[in-house]
Parts: sequence; C-alpha cells; structure tokens
Amino acid sequence: MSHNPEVKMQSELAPAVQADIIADIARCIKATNSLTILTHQQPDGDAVGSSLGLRLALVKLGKQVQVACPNPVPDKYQFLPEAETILTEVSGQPQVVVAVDADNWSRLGGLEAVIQDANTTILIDHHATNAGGADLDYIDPTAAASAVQIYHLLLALDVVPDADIATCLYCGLATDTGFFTFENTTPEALWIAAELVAAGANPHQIAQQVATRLSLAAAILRGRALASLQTAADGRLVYATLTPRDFALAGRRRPAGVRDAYSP
Ligand SMILES: [Mn+2]
Repeated sequence: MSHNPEVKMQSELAPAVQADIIADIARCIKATNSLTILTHQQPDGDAVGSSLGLRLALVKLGKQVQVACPNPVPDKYQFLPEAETILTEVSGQPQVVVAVDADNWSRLGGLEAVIQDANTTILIDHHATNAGGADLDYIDPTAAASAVQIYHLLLALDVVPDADIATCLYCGLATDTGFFTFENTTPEALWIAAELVAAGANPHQIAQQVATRLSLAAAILRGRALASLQTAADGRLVYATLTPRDFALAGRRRPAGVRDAYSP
C-alpha cells in the first residue's frame, strides 16, 4: 500500500482546543529550571503515565523534576519507564508545581499543602467537574485523558515523544478509555494513540502489563465474587459479595476500595 499524501498527521487534524493556555504553560515551563509534578491519591494509569511522561519530557529539556503522589505506584504500573522516580513525599520547597489528573485539590491528599506554598501552580486535568484554581488552569473535558493534554503540551514545548514518553502517555490514554472502549474514545484519542504507537509505545505489551495479566489472588477473588452473584428487585439488581474470609483465602488483605480487589 503506498503512502497517501492526502492523509494528514494527527497534529494537523486535531489541534489542541486550548492552544493559548498551552502556550502560556509552555512559556512558564521554559522559563523554569526546577519543577514538581503532583498527581492524585490512589493513582490510576493516567495519573502515573501522564506524570511520568511529562517528567521524562521535562528532563529532556534539561529541567530538574520531581514527581510525587500520596500513595505508592501500584504494582501493575511499575513497568513504566522510571516509575521508581515517583516519590510519596516532596523534598524542598517547590516553587513551580504542576498538578496532573487531579480533579480537585483534596485529591492530592497530604501533598495539598505543597500547592499552597508554591509561587506558581499549573493544573492539567480533563475532569468536567474540575473547578480549577491554579495560576494556569488547563482543564479540557473533551480530552479523553490527561495524557492527551500532556501530548499537546509536548508539541508546544517542541519535545518529540521518544519510546519511553510514548509508553507512559499511551498507558494513560489506554487505561482512561478502557483500552479504547469507553464513550470518551474520540477520534482525537485514537489519532494520538496512533502517534504514540508510531513513536514506540507497544499496545500489546502495555495491555498485557495493565489489563490482561492476573495474579492468582485476583483470579481467586474474581472467581469467588462471580460464584456469589445474587439477584434482587426482580432481576434488575445483580450483586456480588466478598467477605474478609474471601480475601484471606486469596492471601490478600482487604483493600481500601472495591476496584483494588480486582487489580492484578
Ligand atoms: Mn485521567
């Protein structure tokens, strides 16, 4: 199949919807030597992937960058490039702070105070409920993931994603779209996914790490949950029950959230 010169690249087809604020953030970043990236508690694939992708890009620009999250990175995201650089505490007194994927400040948990003490705050998030409040608010509910916004920011910073950056951002985009099955699977999400794969992200390996592989404990819990299914309200309600004994049988402590019970 020959290349069709009529086919335009994603960046031409889907310009960032908030180019002005992105340009402002890019200018602020370029003028800064040291940045701190924060993301939300109980981090998901977008929180981890977007933060790490942004960190790698800023390091490429010669910046000093630390990333912090109130909770440790879940095991299934530890494969991401330089995941070990994510700290649970902030060192020093950061002047420029970028909050990523946090739909409100309280989601930063114990790190929220860092925002109050900073000179300049930048918020990058895609939740429609986000009320903003940073010095530079880049809130775009049309973005499928914060990873999409980071991608647009990297274009504004003239950073071409390498394979590591692409892997981090693809992980964020894929997990927030349910591996391109949720309603937020827009043309833009797919174009950017294609760009990230072209840049070196491996969709198969990332899906294997994040979604396909299952630990024995998680498999046992899923099995017991399915075996416990009951119906109510004339079959309109279906529910499953997991008791402390189920968790003990699976060799796993009862997690804080139900979703965690299922995590690989
Ligand atoms: Mn997200």
